[in-house]
Amino acid sequence: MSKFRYFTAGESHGPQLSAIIEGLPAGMRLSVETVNHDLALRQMGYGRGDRMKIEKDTAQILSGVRWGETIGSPVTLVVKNRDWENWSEKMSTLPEFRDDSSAVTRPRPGHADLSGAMKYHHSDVRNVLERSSGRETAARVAVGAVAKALLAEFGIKVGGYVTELGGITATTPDEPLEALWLSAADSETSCCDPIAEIDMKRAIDAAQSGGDTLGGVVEVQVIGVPPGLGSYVQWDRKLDARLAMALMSVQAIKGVEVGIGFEASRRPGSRVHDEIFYKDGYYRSSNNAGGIEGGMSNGEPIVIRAAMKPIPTLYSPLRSVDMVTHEPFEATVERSDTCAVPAALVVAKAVVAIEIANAMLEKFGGDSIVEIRRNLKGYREQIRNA
Ligand code: EPS
Repeated sequence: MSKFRYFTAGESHGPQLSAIIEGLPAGMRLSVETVNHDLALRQMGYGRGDRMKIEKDTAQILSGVRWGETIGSPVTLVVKNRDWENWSEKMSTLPEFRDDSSAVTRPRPGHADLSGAMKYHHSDVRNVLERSSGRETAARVAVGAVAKALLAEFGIKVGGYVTELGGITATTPDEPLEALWLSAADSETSCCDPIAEIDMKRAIDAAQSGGDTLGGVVEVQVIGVPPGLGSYVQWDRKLDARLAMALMSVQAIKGVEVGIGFEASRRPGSRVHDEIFYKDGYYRSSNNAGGIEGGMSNGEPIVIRAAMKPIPTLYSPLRSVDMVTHEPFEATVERSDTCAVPAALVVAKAVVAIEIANAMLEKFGGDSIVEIRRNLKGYREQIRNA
């Protein structure tokens, strides 16, 4: 069972998103500003649509924290939906507001609409799209901010950047990761290559005027991770497998690579595996494995990429079939984003942080930060002499 457990709840146009996190140690510093910082980042980025002009995501911490520190009990986070005031009847919990004439019966290709309606026997696709919406990722970013605060207690940092957008590939400068994170933070496409960024923004503009949408690839790195998180002994304890699942669970993510990923399949072994050296501890001169070997962290930075498909809500029509008449139609215009790849980076960092926090708690246990710190220190001394 996971140590860092959480659930999210809430519809895109309901009153709020909620998350409950269980398993946090006591004595961890946590402020709402930390959470709000990440929530604001998720709303930015070139290519976002009009909904982001309505929302200004901020969290409330409603349990599990006292005087700025966790107390070991479940943490409840809430993010209100400002748009709720425009939807309070359509999304009411009360039966008297039922209005079947407003039912959405035209499923969008690429969205959860059709399969979800069939699965849950819904005649109104709104019952599906409200929860499958990318809006849910705001709750996960809030949870991820808490996971990052836990990791920060142990000097573990999570960052990343966009490596590809709409088929335009960025060239990553040869600089330390933290410097790259800073330059990505300055970019509207979260990319470290200002030349590629110009093309990316042009591509987003062109997609927007053509009623189209764009996807891309985000890369997340984690530094300061001790070796030995995850395990080779059982399939569901492998760190890379868990990270892949976490990333694949994010709306619109279609592929995940660890380290050089698919490229490793094209090279001979001599150009893939990272040779081992020793000087005051083990180290590698390359990191093709992305910091994970045998399902365990090896002490090098964890590097993982996720591919996002273009958002399926298009202004230009894609063919679909009405679920009442079974007649073909061309999708009606819906409000949407042209590109949410920079937002997906923020979400990817959040879900990666959650998995690393979970693996840290599994390995170093502890009901308090003090206890975990002591366990980690003892382990670091133990492996120094290995
Ligand atoms: C989304 C459609 C748009 C996005 C939304 C995800 O919302 P709306 O239907 O209200 O215009 O803005 O993303 C968010 C609200 C968010 O916070 O990321 C969808 O269909 O998935």
